[in-house]
Amino acid sequence: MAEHESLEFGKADFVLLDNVSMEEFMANLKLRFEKGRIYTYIGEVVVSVNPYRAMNIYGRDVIEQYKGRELYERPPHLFAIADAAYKAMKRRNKDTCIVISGESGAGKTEASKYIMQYIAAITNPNQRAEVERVKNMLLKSNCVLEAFGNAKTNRNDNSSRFGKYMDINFDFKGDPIGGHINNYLLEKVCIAFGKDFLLRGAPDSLLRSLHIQKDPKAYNFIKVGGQLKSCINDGADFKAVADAMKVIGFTGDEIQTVYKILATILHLGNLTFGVDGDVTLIENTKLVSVIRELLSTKEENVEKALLYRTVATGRDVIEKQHTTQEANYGRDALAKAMYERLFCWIVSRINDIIEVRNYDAKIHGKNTVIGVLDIYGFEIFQNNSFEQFCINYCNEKLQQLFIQLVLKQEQDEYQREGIPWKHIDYFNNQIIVDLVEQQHKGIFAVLDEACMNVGKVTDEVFLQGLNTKLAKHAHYTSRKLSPTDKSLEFDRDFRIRHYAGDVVYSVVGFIDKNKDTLFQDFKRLLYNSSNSVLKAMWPEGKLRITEVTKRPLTAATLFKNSMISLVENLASKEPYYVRCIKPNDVKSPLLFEHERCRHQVEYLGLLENVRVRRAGFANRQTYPRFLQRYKMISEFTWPNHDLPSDKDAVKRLLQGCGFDHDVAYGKTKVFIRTPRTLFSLEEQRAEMVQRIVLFLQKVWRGTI
Ligand code: AOV
Ligand code: MG
Repeated sequence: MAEHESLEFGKADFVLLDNVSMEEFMANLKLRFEKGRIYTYIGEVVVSVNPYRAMNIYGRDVIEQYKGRELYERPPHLFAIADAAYKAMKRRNKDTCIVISGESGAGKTEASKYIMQYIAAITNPNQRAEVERVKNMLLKSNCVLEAFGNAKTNRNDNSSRFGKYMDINFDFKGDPIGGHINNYLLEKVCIAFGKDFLLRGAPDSLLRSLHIQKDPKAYNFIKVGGQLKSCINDGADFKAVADAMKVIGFTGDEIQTVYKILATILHLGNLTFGVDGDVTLIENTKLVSVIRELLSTKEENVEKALLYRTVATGRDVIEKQHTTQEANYGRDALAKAMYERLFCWIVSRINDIIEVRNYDAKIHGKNTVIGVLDIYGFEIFQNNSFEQFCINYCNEKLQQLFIQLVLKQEQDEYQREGIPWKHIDYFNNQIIVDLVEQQHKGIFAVLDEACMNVGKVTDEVFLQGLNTKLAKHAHYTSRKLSPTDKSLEFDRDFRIRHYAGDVVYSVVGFIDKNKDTLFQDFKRLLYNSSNSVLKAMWPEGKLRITEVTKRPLTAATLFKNSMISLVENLASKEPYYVRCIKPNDVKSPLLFEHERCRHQVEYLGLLENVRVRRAGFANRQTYPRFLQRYKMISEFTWPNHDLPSDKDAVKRLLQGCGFDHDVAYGKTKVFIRTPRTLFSLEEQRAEMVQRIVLFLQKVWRGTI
């Protein structure tokens, strides 16, 4: 509790509110936002409101103020949470993680960057070269990933279209020695079709070699993406990204290949198909030569892959010509797949480079991590598809984790320990998580089942499946089930009542996106490139048509599995939370839209968080551990106690210090209500330790 902060800025910790009501919570949040205090605590959780303006609170001087301090000693800040996670990791040898959540545009990615900067700034006081190198790469990798994985949406000009979880590994000195990035489902459509940063910043000579014109209007994919006015990927960015790739350690060949792939995607978008009799053909054959050159393949192979697919029927292998519709589909699928593969390849290259090297860390054995999770936020667009469905499911999972760790476990522990406790109710979104991921009857299962159908595989079949299996589910509705419902406009719509609000999804494209198939012919084409970097991205192109038999896992199953293992991973670490709030929908630094914010406070469960926290205890320790740390401050326990149990000894100690009123005694642990008590105990301990040391020194010197 940062009590030293003036009340003119409101309460620095919501736990200190006079009454825990929505009105008071909102009044405090608003007051602080208006006074430029964008961070407020709920115990150890940081609530952040996006200021939508540059704040002068992230400089070196501010970093210094937070370094090594306790949470409640300074005004609330991301740096304090980063420091707490770092201290827990260093002092207690614990893996920790910082989970940043909130809806699209609430400030998660910015927060994750400040946290990384803080960690980089406070570590490596001895300026070890290898550590500096690793830190630099961790920071630079952000720039590259954002360039390729972010895009402008209606909700956020720099919206993360992929989820990112980054582990930073530390050695025994507490310095970063490596890292690892996990990336989650990239929304391909939005980006592959909207990347114009090549056009905007690349030098003319490079553009010429890629056969690219500067005019974005010349490219269908950019026009379709509607990103012509994109403000993030401008000229400066191109240079920054190019430099960052170099610094990280991408080779010249690799960087060139990246450009070639981006250029190929743009050219692919301009390819058109026509018919002559019953023959499908490419109308602008010149482009085929350009693509061939960029991909380092044979011209006739490019043409063939675009117009035919090889199919195995029994032992025979035949070549089947595409209709123009199929050719169009294949072309778009190729562009998207190339982009996604490029992105994953970039992540894996970064991982190769930042992986913990075989030195110090391994010699000394100790290697702990801090994980930082920055994922795409909950989003509702005009038209919501498979991607929004996955993104919103991901947010449900994270909310569930928060409930488990912050609201549920805490209360369960009080009950287990026999501490008098009045249960605090909260909305448990497990029911929605189940609706999506449950075996056999969850939405993903129904989708996979529809995709397996041998006969008719259409989005409508999928929707029928949902209606049959989920008709009675309180969080699912379709137009068929509720024909008069105005929000469900079309027969292809279904609606999920998410924890953060209702979202209407259109089933159009679900089947296709879930199967996520790319004709084998394209994979072989890319694998057979004489550009070794490109070839290495497409290892499965090695298989001959008769060897490809196994059905690959669907996009939904892959995503579900990756979410389940993400949550398991986070739950195995000590979590710290940043809960981001978006104050308005117009990116204004001045506007605090009351209803918008209230809604977020509600669905994030922040009020319940305050209630649990307030009625609860800031700290808990088992009796033996408590004694081990503080026994020197009481004559009854130093050097050893003769009371019947450790519990009695702790009671005696705390009574002696006058803290008895601020604690509760559980079956195996002592619970301390306010951080101030802990702080005083720490002070007294430090004082005693010093006295003991002085005493021992005198003994050694023989002066006693
Ligand atoms: P998000 O990560 O939560 O959305 P961002 O972190 O990209 O949101 O924030 C959106 C925009 O808000 C940024 O581009 C900044 O302009 C502004 N902003 C956020 N935090 C701050 C801050 N601390 N100081 C100044 N400006 C800020 V998404 O990625 O869409 O879910 O998928
Ligand atoms: Mg983001």
